[in-house]
Amino acid sequence: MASSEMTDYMGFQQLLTEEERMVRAQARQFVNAEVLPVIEEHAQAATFPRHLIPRMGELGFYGPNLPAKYGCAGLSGVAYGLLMYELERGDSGIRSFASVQGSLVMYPIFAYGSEAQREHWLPKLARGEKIGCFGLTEPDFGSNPGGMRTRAVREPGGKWRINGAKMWITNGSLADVAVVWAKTDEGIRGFLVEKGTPGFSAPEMKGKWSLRASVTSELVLEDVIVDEERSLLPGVKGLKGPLGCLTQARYGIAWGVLGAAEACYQSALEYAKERIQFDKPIAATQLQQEKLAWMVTELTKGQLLALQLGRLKDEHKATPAQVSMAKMNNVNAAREICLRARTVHGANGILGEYPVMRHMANLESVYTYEGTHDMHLLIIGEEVTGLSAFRG
Ligand code: TGC
Ligand code: FAD
Repeated sequence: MASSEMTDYMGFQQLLTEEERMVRAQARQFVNAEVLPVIEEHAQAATFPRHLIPRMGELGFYGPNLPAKYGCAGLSGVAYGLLMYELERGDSGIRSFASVQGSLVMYPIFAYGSEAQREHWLPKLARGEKIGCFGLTEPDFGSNPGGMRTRAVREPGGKWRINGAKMWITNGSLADVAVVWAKTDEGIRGFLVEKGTPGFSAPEMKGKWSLRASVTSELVLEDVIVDEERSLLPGVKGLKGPLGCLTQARYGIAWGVLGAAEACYQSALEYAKERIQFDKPIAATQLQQEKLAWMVTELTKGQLLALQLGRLKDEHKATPAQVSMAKMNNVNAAREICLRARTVHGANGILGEYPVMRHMANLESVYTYEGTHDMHLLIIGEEVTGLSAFRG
């Protein structure tokens, strides 16, 4: 049963502005009316609900924290986070679609693109008329993207030639434009590679048990020739380019996963109150209460952590390691909440009639992408000790 009420144990909503509350309420209404009725069917069929793409554009869900000048809503970072929370309450695949479009495609075009690239792409991406993807990970370079093998070399006449392969790319096969990161003689650079460019293809990866309602693809680049002015992102060189985008997306994930956690907690609470065993509701047993109390506590801590991070972000004070802490903590908490919620549902917990197994499986991807749980611990570890435990 979709709840119209957010789980709010500590007066979290009192800490929001009127605008932030409105954004959250609108997104919640959208998820209840348009995502929840179709998501289970799409997850079972391993398809993305494509009809929602323009609808989410209409509602301003792509890049909502970018300026109005480019067709975006110019909202606060906190409002953006709340939007991710509500979308992921529907499904991590829906939030992933919006995160990639906003934080990993629109953001780099906004932050590193030329004015012509911004004007060409941002309004269309904001409306959902065009779809984007972000290609950083390669078959042999996941946690260590700095080792990438994809290579771009200058060609005469203001052109570049790109060769390489990317893997695990969300929205890859749907995308009209791929932000592709490649090594060049001048360091890592970002390129906008358009669908249909000769030598470029994006076959879909099949067989996932997680994020089934999301398209994941390879990107294959074989002697792809692109025009410098149209394709090269002029504003950044080096790994800090893609990592800067990841900081934006990880921030959204730190909020988003709480939506999945809330869906599982609410379902478990309702189920435990209704399910009678040994002549009493299972909610009246100490063991199930321990689970529910733990879940609501972790959810509440996650909300407060995300909100403080959002306030710092809106003051331009949030550091990448603080974003890592919130991504790591909140994904881990959400994953544990969904796992416990599944057990509260007994056998019913493995059925699609309840959202718990779908969210639980989705969070295995979220735990791994945008920096694994381990990598975020190591990033925080490096910051607090001054010593790197992951570099060779
Ligand atoms: P390192 O030497 O530490 O840094 C290189 C340069 O980057 C800067 N930097 C950052 N800038 C902005 N934000 C961050 N988070 C940054 N982290 C580092 C750094 O200051 C430096 O700048 P400069 O000016 O000195 O050159 O680089 P490293 O190679 O040692 O790597 C560090 C490490 C391990 C933290 C990084 O490689 C990492 O985060 N690895 C994890 C990889 C990852 O997260 N991949 C995600 C792929 S995209 C994805 O998963 C999308 S899922 C989409 C969905 O469906 O939602
Ligand atoms: P590896 O880096 O091989 O790690 C394997 C294990 O080793 C992990 O447990 C890791 O924590 C651990 N490990 C690695 N290095 C160390 C170390 N130094 N010390 C200790 N432990 C270590 N990428 C994109 O570019 N764009 C996308 O849109 C995108 N979407 C994705 C969608 C899905 C559904 C998934 C699953 C992934 C997606 N990814 C995407 C890729 C994702 O970012 C990578 O999978 C992730 O960064 C981890 O890389 P890897 O899978 O190669 O694991």
